[in-house]
Amino acid sequence: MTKSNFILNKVSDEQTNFLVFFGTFVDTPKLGELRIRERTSIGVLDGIIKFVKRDSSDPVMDCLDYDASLSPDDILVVDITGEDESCLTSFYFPGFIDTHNHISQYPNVGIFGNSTLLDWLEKYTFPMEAALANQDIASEVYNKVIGRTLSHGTTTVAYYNTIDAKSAKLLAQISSVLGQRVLVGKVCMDANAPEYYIEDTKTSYESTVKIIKYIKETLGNPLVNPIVTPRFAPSCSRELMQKLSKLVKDEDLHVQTHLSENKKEIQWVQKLFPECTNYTDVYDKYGLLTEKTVLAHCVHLTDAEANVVRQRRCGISHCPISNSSLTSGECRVRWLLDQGIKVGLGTDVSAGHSCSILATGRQAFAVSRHLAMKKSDNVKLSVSECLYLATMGGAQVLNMEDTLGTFEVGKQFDVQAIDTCTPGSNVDTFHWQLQNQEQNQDFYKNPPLITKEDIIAKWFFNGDDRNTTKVWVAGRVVHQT
Ligand code: XAN
Repeated sequence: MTKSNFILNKVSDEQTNFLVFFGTFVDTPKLGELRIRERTSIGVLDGIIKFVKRDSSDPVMDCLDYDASLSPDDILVVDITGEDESCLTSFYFPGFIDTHNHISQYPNVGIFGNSTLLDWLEKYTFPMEAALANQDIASEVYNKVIGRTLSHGTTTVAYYNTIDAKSAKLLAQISSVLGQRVLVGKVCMDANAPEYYIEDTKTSYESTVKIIKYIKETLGNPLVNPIVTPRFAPSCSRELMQKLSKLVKDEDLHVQTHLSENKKEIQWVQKLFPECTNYTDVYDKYGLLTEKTVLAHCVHLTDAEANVVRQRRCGISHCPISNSSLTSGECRVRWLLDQGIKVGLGTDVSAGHSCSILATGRQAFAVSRHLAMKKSDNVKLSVSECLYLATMGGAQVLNMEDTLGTFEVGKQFDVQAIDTCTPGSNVDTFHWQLQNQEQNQDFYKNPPLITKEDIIAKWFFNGDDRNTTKVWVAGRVVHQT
């Protein structure tokens, strides 16, 4: 291949330039399918993928083939292959999607002792969220978390904020500046909460309306959108849920809440809502289950509840680090997927102690193995299935599968560049594992060779933010090392 026309690694924020990304593209278009396209060029204009050319020999020519009216000067090529002639050790991967993150709890990551959900909320969580009414503290935390999640390759996040509308506005502004694709949720809670951290129904509803209006009409950044956030059934009155439901329907909004995380929580919901047949029925009766609803946890769903979740086309955010840390239980992901229910991954910061979706995927893998030890091998999730949950699964949960999650023409270019050999990397591959067969036979008497899938697995199990060298959201660089 001639690279004479390439402007190597030159990236511009100017949206008028046609960007052509060259290298190996890895994604998971279907559950269980790992698609690896080497020597491929992908053309991006205004943040949207315009063409995908496999077996490319000249990315500039690919772009001119796509649009003959362009001049080579209009085209910027980004090539991540570097010295890697094998095209194995660096690749593009779709940006991760975190479907459940309590950004305002971040200062508490790692601090949960032996607590379980309900005492954890009282002891650690409500005091921390309340403290973020201080805008200086909130600003520091939001900047830190957005920077941290971007550095781990997370391009889209559904955030829970606090009950304070001012700090939700601040989150929308900061994420807009830092360039992450976000859903901003002002937490609603008008019942069963400490008196220092509760709102009345009117304030909860009106401040939700206000923040939605601000995000949609004043901020006007397509990457930043509101999400209606009734915290969970115990902290919401019937009246509040009904009002929020009307708002959701009138304005076609996303919703996020928690469902069936912990056994004591479930018993409490049954006591609080005797008119409902089960926990899921509370949200169904009060009109909060739509195809744009994200339900976090769903660890203890019954068959009847799963059926309602499926019928309403809600998505489930699987939060395995949180579920293990708070000893909530083991979500039966295979059981949900087999019923055609949409499942993505959530870090659930700070009940989850990591901002990394890669780490969350590893825990999903481990939890499925624990379930397999009690049930059967077919509940095990594979590496490619966990990566699917981290990308396409998340896109489905957020009802954004037409625009996010894979490399397809028409989708947004939300991408992370992975280098498994970056200095200081925790992913060790030996050069003789990468030799081609002929060289290998000559020089090393056949030490086992490594496949492309093996490299992805090594990254999945040992990778971290050191391997995420560059991140783009809608074609714009938002992080680089
Ligand atoms: N239920 C919850 N579960 C959780 O993991 N984190 C929370 O903040 C929360 N609130 C209700």
